[in-house]
Amino acid sequence: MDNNPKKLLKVSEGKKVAIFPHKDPDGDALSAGFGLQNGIYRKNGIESVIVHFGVISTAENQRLYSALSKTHPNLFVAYDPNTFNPGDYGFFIGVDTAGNLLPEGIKLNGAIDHHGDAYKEGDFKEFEYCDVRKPSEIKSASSIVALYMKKLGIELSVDDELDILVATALSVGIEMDTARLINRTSLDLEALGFVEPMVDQSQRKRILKVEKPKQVALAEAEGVLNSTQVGSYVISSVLRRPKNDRAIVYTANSLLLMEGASCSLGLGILEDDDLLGIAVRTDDDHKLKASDIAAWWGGQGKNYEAWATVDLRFFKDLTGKGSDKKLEQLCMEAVVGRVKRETGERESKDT
Ligand SMILES: [Mn+2]
Repeated sequence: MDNNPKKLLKVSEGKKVAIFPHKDPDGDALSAGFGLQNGIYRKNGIESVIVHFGVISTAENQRLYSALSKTHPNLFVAYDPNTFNPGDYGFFIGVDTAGNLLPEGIKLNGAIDHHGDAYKEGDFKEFEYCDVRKPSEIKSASSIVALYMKKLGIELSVDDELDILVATALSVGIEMDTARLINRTSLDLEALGFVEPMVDQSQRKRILKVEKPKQVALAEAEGVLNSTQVGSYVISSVLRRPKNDRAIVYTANSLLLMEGASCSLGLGILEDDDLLGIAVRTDDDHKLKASDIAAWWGGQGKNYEAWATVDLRFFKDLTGKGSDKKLEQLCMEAVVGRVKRETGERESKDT
């Protein structure tokens, strides 16, 4: 495995580079791509373009993207299979791509990633450069790029608008992928320490700003209060929630912080949909990936965060209309029962 930015420069030299963040890029993928482009390639006279594809979702990812692309739209290309010509580029590098989240037909020459578990043996056989770490070592691709800059002795200048944007983006990417540093390693901290002095703090705050309505905070607090623990699993429900208000997700995040928890499950009935939403979170100590747990209910996701939905029409027939409390109780029983069955653990009553 390569961890050698000098080698990366050598294999990219004299070529136009296409940088591919993963499909539907998140903040870490965009920031790592932007850092590689402007903190490393630009500083060494190598031309590169960030080729993004899919949807940029969530308000904070969109705020980040607009901060990065607003003043320099030419640094980005939205991938379109009809107009993208691979022949225009001499080197293709994936950042944060978790193995296969690329447009069809794109073959990479290099990869920088922290999703080591997502790859199969032989995936990198033909790579000219490959730095793919295990998530236990480092939690963000932005951290890897920041540490490359440190290793190369690259200095950022307060007089250079792009330099400040690089530092700001990398700090945002690191914060996002480490759940605001809750889930970080010493390398993530070292990376953050390197960029921190150059970060535009007010812009960083603007991008990461979380607006949590009082009703959502209340639901989350109640979810934590009413949680049930089964071994290292902490489970709770926030009753019925409007679509996309994120109370289920916030609750899962908070539950994971509880003593003895290495996996959390936040449940909630999605308004208008007759669906149960299940947010799964795990930390490094957990034996299973969050995506494996979500798969119990047909869901999917990443190592540390995943999501599943369950059709509630069957339960609805049992409880009749307008009795959410009873429905919630059945959902909790079903999920807690499944966890017990899968783990052979018993519920502890004192939570
Ligand atoms: Mn990432």
